[in-house]
Amino acid sequence: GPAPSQPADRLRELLTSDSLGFLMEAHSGLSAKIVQDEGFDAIWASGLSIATAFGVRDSNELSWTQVVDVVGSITEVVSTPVLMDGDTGFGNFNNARRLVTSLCRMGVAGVCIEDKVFPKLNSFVGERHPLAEIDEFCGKIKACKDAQTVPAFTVVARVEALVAGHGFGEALRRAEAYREAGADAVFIHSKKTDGKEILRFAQEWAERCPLIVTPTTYHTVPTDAFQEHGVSAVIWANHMMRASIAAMRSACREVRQTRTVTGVERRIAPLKEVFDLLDYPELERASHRYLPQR
Ligand code: SPV
Ligand code: MG
Repeated sequence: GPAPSQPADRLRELLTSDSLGFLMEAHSGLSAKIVQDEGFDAIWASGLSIATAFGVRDSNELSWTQVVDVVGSITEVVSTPVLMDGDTGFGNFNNARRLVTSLCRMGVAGVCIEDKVFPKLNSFVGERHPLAEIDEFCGKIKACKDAQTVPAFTVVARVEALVAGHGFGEALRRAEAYREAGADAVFIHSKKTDGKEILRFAQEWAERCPLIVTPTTYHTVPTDAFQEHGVSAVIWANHMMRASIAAMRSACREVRQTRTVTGVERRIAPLKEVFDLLDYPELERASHRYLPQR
C-alpha cells in the first residue's frame, strides 16, 4: 500500500481540510500517550504545561534544549503529529531557525512562534507585554521557513496584539504581514472571556490562510461557532496539565489526612491501566521471541 504519511503531512492536512481540527496539550510522553489514545488529531506541546511539569514558570526559565528534549520524548512514543509551542523562537531569527532544524530532525510536525520578545511571559500573566517589531518578526518567519528540512513542516505565526491590548486593526495588520512572510497558519490569541474579538477576527480573516484559536478564557463559546467562522483548528492548550494538578492535589491531600491510600484507590488509575498504556504485554511477547526459553 501507500507509504504512511509523515506527521508533518498530517498536521498540514488537519489545518487545510474543511473540518475543524482539535489539538490537545501534552507535556510528557505519558500525557501524549493518553491524548493519542483518546483519538485527538494532533498534540500541542505547550510551553506553559511543560514548564509547569518541571515546576518552573512559563517565562523561558527552561532552556530551549530542555523543552526540545521533552518534545523529543513525546515524538519518541506517539505517532500523532506534534505542534511545538516554540515561544518567541528563543531569541532572534538565528535561534528560531536552529530550533526548526532540530524539530525537523526529530519528526515534529510544526512549530508555533509568537510575536513577543525573549524572555516571554505567559499571555495570561500581567498586561501589555512588549511585542516584536513586525519586520523583525517577519524575518524570523522567513528564516524558519528557509531552514525547514521537511517540506510539509508547518510554521505557525502567533499574533499577540489583542492580548497585549493593541486592538483589532493591529492584530489584522500583523497577521497579514506574517502570512505574506510565509507563515503557513496564524494563531490568533485572546484573553477575553466572551470570544467576540476572536470570532470577529476569524470573520475578517476570511480563510486567507489556516487560522488557529485557543479557547482557554473564552471556553463557553460553542465549538461549532469556530467552525462556522472559518477557523481551522482549536487548541485545548493546558487542560491535561490542569487536570493532573487537580487529581494529584486531591489524592495527595486525602492520603496525607487519612494516613491510608485505601480511600483514593478507587479513583486513581489502576496499575493495570499503567501497564496497558505503556504496552507491557509487548515486552512479554518479545521476551518469548528473543530470550532463550528454558
Ligand atoms: C501554551 O500553552 O503555552 C500557550 C498557550 O502558549 S497560552 O498559555 O494560552 O498562552
Ligand atoms: Mg506558550
